[in-house]
Amino acid sequence: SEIIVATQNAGKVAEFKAALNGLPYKVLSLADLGKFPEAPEQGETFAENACSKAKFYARLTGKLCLADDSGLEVDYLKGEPGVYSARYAGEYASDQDNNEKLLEHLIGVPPEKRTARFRCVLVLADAEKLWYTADGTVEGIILTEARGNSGFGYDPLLFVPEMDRTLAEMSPAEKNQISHRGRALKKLVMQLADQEK
Ligand code: ITT
Repeated sequence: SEIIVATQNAGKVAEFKAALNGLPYKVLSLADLGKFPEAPEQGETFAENACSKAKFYARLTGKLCLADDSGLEVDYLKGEPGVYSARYAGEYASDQDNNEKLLEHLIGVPPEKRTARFRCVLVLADAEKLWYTADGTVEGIILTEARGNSGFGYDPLLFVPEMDRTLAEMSPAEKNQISHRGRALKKLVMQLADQEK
């Protein structure tokens, strides 16, 4: 069957296409179908936003849509930027602007207080109903400067102890093994496989 990766974030699209490669789904992105407006994101939780994005794009495309709402939760900042991760430094902020703002907020904060995690909630829905949802996290420490060039967003700032590297120092396959998105996707694909038994 066909799944539309319903996100406007090119970094997410690349990860979904790589991770779903080899599975029995035809995977397309919104960009493959045409030009679509941004989905409204007014929820206070990742789950609310992922649901509203999935429904929004399922209605517009008439197809089965996979939406992702994700972000970085920094303990010292009481969970911020959280659902505001994409627009932390402003409406049209670049990844670099967001990273700079985060580092500024953590100036002088020692390593043991720089704990953080990425969280991802996935929702698979068509225009009629919500089929599946799954979540995932990856724990780490916010460094004092960026390290690595792969991935996107806050990847160069999150050092992952279990891999002894930042997410931006991992290959796409390595990141997918341990990332919030990779873990959520694994759970979602298991539910899909169960249904097909
Ligand atoms: P869509 O809503 O179209 O999917 P978006 O980028 O606006 O795109 P979100 O609202 O879910 O998506 O914002 C997620 C932000 O959290 C993203 O822009 C990054 O700044 C950050 N983020 C999420 N996953 C990440 C990852 O794997 N690596 C680095 N940063 C990530």
